[in-house]
Amino acid sequence: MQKKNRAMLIGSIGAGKSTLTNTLLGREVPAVKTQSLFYYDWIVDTPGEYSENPFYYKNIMATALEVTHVLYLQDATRKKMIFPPGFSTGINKIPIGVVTKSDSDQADVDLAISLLKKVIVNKGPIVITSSVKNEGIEEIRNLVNFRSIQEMQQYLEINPSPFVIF
Ligand SMILES: Nc1nc2c(ncn2[C@@H]2O[C@H](COP(=O)(O)OP(=O)(O)O)[C@@H](O)[C@H]2O)c(=O)[nH]1
Ligand SMILES: [Mg+2]
Repeated sequence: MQKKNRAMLIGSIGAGKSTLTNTLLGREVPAVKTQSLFYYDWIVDTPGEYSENPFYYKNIMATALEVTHVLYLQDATRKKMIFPPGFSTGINKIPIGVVTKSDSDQADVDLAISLLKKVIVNKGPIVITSSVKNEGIEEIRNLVNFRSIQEMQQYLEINPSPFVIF
């Protein structure tokens, strides 16, 4: 039997990984700072330190072996991207870019999208999310069901969403 699809969330400290984890799983509990890896059902929440310090990239690579999808989070209220250009090409898993905090007054969604495009050069979808407004959440849940970018693309042609771009 095929193993269940699983998504690993990576991104800077405070990018919204734990909040998104809770929202995706429909949990009411508030986000707590993640000191180590957390496995919940189909999601692996990682500490922001893994993403912020290249010394820990080996931990990202090791954890990626256990998942089918990697979600690259970019906080829309931050002007900087922490991952190097093309980072997703070094991780052989289906990439999904995720813009977080699109609801914020400080959000610059277009900038976040352009920053993510430099990291996900192999054409993964980018989902614009707000855990506050519950936007883009169902889209992520659905996209993680597909095992290829082509399948995702076909799905979105039939079910277009204003919160997903390719
Ligand atoms: N406005 C807004 N704030 C968010 C959203 N998601 C997370 N945050 C806030 O961002 C901060 C960091 O979130 P957290 O999930 O702990 O980030 P993590 O370090 O990546 O796990 C918290 O204060 C959250 O309330 C969102 O969709 N909208
Ligand atoms: Mg966290």
